[in-house]
Amino acid sequence: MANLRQAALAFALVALLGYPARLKAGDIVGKVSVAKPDQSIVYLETVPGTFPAARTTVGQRNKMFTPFVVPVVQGSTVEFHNSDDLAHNVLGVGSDEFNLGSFGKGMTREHTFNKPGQVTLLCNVHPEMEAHVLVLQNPYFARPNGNGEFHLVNVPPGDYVIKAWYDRKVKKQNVKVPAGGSVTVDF
Ligand SMILES: [Cu+2]
Repeated sequence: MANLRQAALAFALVALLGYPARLKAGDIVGKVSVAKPDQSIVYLETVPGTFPAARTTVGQRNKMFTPFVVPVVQGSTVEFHNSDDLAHNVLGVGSDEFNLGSFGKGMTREHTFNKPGQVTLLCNVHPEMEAHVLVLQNPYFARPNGNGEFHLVNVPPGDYVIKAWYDRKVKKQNVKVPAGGSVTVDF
């Protein structure tokens, strides 16, 4: 019987891989109840291990930074792209301070975020322009959808502090992620 053979094969594979010594990852699902949930970020404070940096883009369009809040792993580089017919500047204030000067349409500037914490992005040409970079220890972060629902997948099982950033403030809770299961956290 094919099913029996498959089961035997699966058992052999499990024995070979030393399962369950290696615990299966779990998921965190939940909902953030705020006015503009897609301008919030949910993330884990600390996860054991080191995680690779990445490269991401922030737009400057119609005198706005997009997105409004940008989560990155420490050491990541953000490229700023100016799509407007006028010059913009990028000024970083907070855990990292920098000034990228002013640059015109179609031009880019970049900055590498090596210092953990929150950095507010401003434009000294347009005081209404504002965005926030969250420089995080790990890539377990999620941007909730328009209904506030979020999903953090493949989290190593364990105990964590989970945080929700919204409107320049952070709320936190403790969460226990089960092996191979899911847990619900609402903010
Ligand atoms: Cu500007």
